Amino acid sequence: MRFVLAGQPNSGKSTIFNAVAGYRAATANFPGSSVVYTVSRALILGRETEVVDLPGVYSLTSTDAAEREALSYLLERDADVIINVIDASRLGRSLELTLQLLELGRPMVVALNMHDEATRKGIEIDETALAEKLGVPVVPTIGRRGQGLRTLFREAMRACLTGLRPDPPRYDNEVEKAVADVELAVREGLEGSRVPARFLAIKLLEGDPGVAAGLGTGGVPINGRLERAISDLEKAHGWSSDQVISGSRHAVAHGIEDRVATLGRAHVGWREAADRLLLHPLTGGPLMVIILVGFFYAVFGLGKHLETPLVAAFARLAESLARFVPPGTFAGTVLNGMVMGVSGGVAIVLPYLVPFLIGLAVLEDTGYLPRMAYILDNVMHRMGLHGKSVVPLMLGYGCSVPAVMATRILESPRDRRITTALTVFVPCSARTTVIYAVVGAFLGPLWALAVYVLNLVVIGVLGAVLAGRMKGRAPGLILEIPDLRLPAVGNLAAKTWLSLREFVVIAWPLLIASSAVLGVLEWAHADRLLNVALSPLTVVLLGLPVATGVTLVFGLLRKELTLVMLVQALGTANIAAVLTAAQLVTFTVFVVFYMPCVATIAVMAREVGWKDTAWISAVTVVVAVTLAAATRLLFALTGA
Ligand SMILES: Nc1nc2c(ncn2[C@@H]2O[C@H](COP(=O)(O)OP(=O)(O)O)[C@@H](O)[C@H]2O)c(=O)[nH]1
Ligand SMILES: [Mg+2]
Repeated sequence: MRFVLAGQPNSGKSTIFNAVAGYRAATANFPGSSVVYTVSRALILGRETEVVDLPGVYSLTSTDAAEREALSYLLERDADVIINVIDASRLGRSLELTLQLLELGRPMVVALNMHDEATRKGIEIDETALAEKLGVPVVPTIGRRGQGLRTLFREAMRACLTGLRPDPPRYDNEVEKAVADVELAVREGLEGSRVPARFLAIKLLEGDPGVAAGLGTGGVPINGRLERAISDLEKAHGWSSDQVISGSRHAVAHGIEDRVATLGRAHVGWREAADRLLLHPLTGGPLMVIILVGFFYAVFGLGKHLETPLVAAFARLAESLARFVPPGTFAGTVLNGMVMGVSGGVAIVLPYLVPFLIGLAVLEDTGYLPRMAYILDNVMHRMGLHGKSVVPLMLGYGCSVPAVMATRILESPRDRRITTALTVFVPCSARTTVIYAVVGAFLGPLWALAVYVLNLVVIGVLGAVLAGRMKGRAPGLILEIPDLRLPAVGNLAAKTWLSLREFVVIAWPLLIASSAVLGVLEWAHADRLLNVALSPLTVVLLGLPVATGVTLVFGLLRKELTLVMLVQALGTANIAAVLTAAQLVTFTVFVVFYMPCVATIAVMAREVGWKDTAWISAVTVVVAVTLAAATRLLFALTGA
């Protein structure tokens, strides 16, 4: 089945095309011409289809290269249904092309796109009346927000299956008489051809040389008839025949507009005004960066203010407990480990996690997340993924656990697997703390930025590689963007608690228990064993102090523990006094990439299974070792 999108330039064809296009939309040249069109497989209502995005044209003549190619495509290739995308805010002008497309006599539906623009201008269109006048289904759409697209493609599928051909539009009496004359003459020669006689007759009357030459007239000697018809037409109107026909078409198009559209008061709500900026190709990207940077600063500012007093309070608690249960004893060590587990959750994770989750709930509740997905859709498509993948990836900056769970929004198992793998590579708030506290604090913010850029590059490359390796069916999903709205406090609280519960119930008990177990290992001096066992990696390969070994093991439990343990293992909070710049960056790069934490592994195994969890974890280790070793080498070579 082939759906062909046709319409005037800037009516939103490509936007609608991209909403349903599969992973690899191919751009092709029309044979022997520089005009390009785009084709993609798409899954529409569960059926594999081909969708074609034709170049934008104002009419169907053969004097313009794009129009000629679009026309010959429509005539010669089997377009099972034409989806005519029109700009609702410029209805009359758009309908002139619609009328010409109707002359082709193919199953057709009209996407009354830019519906938001029309509303903004105060234009109200009676779709039912318009559909009646045109004789084809009319579906109001807002392409940019995916609205109406499901209905549009459902109608297109129906038109395709019923194969119902619309009646061509009727023009004024003289034109109709001339058309009928010529049609009669060409009909015989067109037998077996896809070209409707009426269409060819109109083209001949318009004196379109290319059409006459390109389509042929079937060798029927019509010249006498055609010339007579043309001269009759010109005599009756006093203009050239092509002017008469285009004038007639213009009158019909604008006549329809007058009858179905009413102009009310233009009105711009704050939602539409905000959307114009948020979704605009030029302002959308920069605004997204500003919103995200502002978001992260807000979370960090708040987190820092909460973390400092909480960490101090837990230190005091540990001290007073030590008075009752002496440290160094078995009981004291276990207790200390458990307190560390509790405090790791309360003092280090929650201060960042809670503001982050609230912030994220705000982004979600206002409807900004799907807007981000829209803005990044192109990038994701180029990577071979759907824009929807952006949502879990974004959540990954908070915590990999909810991020992995968020991949549930992706219908395709292939997309879920790839996105889960990528999500694990996104530095969560814990790893972000390490980036800031180790590289940022001691070497400067630009170094922290460099680590982020490196991370983005790795995610991009990995995504492209995985998408290339994992073949899958076209996604066939449409991202519908809801109206912008103010967040409701009740919703925010519910959403935050829902995500928080996952941490409190799954991750935290694990953290407490594991801390206690590691406390015991320390008590038995097993930490030295761990350090020695890991020294081929830490010392030999990465050039780090031997004491860093155990910090990496702690990091498997919670990534923020690498930081806490590093300070403890080195015996000073001023880690730059002990570690060189090369070691600071190497350590951070390794921590950012290696192994998901235990909680993430548990959730991943539940969501995508152990097999995927195993290879994804293996890839993180390979990437971490490679990049950290490369970092060390780079520092050695440049002598920095
Ligand atoms: N306001 C609004 N803008 C839209 C809508 N659909 C597409 N656009 C925007 O219109 C512009 C042109 O769209 P595009 O798909 O490139 O049009 P094409 O030339 O027909 O392929 C782009 O900036 C789109 O984001 C819509 O329904 N409403
Ligand atoms: Mg386009």
